[in-house]
Amino acid sequence: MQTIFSERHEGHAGQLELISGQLVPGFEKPERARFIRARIDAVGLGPVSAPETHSLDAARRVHRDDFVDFLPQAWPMWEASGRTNPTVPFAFPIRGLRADKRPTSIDALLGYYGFDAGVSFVKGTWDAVKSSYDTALTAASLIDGNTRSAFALCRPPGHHAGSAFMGGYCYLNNAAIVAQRYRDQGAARVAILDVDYHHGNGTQEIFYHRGDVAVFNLHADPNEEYPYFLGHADERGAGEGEGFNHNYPMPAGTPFAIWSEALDDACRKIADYAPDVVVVSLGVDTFEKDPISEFKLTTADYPKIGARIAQLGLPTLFVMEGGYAVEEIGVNAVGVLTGFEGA
Ligand code: SS9
Ligand code: ZN
Repeated sequence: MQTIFSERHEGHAGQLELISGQLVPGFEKPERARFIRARIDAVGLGPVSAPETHSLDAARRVHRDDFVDFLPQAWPMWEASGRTNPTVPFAFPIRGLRADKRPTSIDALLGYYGFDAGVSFVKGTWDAVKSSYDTALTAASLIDGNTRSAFALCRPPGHHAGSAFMGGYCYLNNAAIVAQRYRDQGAARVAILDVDYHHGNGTQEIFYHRGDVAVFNLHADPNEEYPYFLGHADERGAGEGEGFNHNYPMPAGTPFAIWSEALDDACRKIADYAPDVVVVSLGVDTFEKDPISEFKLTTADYPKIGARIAQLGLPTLFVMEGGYAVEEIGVNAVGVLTGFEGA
């Protein structure tokens, strides 16, 4: 399997996040991608190449223009206001406040577009976000009649980013962008299968009213786990999208024996949907040793995930999302890919 990867993710480093009432170094750090990159070579997964540069047109197909325009401006605005430390959003236009008025101050804009304190900007953030976007689009273009799979080693991840919001380490929604790209290039139906531990609230929001991109999410119960405010089983899509959003919330402590039943159910529904292509939001924070997660998948389980997805017999693009146990993240992420190839 061919991988697309950019070293430019490295500039997104030293960012901060709020956890347990403390501002701490971000869990979403460069080592994550380095470990995955190294594992690709260690197992000989296949060639790794750099992405091509793309305009932001594909991003504008799923994200609002003002949001796309804001992202490259965030750091320059912050610097222009005399600060060089990492940004952290802190004020948000929740119910009762004005979300229809776009403020002018950078401090306000960070919270206007961010739904949590997990989207910190440093100097290299936009360049990394753009490289992650380019990585997803370039990997997407590899899939054709002859090539049935590819891996977009994206960093930062994307599935928490919605049409006009960022959050949870995510700025542009790479999986949603490539799904839309496939539609624009002629695919009749696209399925997104999100196996990250956290609910892909951004992906759900983007496609909630559409039947041409079906979204399947396996994740921790939002009653007890981030992102908290979306991801319940009764969210089934609306309007044209009614019945095309599928959530599988599961409790803390869920082992593979239970998790894989949800995967089976999602895969059966994907087969019924008969998409032209499957986009997998590949998070491996379901791992038992993940520092911020509570599922109990083991390293031996990840190749089985890949094998089950391969059974669909559909063109499949893997897009990297979360996973924070840096020592094992490469083994587990690449394990899914080798499991897919071996099936
Ligand atoms: C953990 C706080 C979680 C955001 C996690 C985003 C994961 C993206 N107590 N903060 S895959
Ligand atoms: Zn996650």
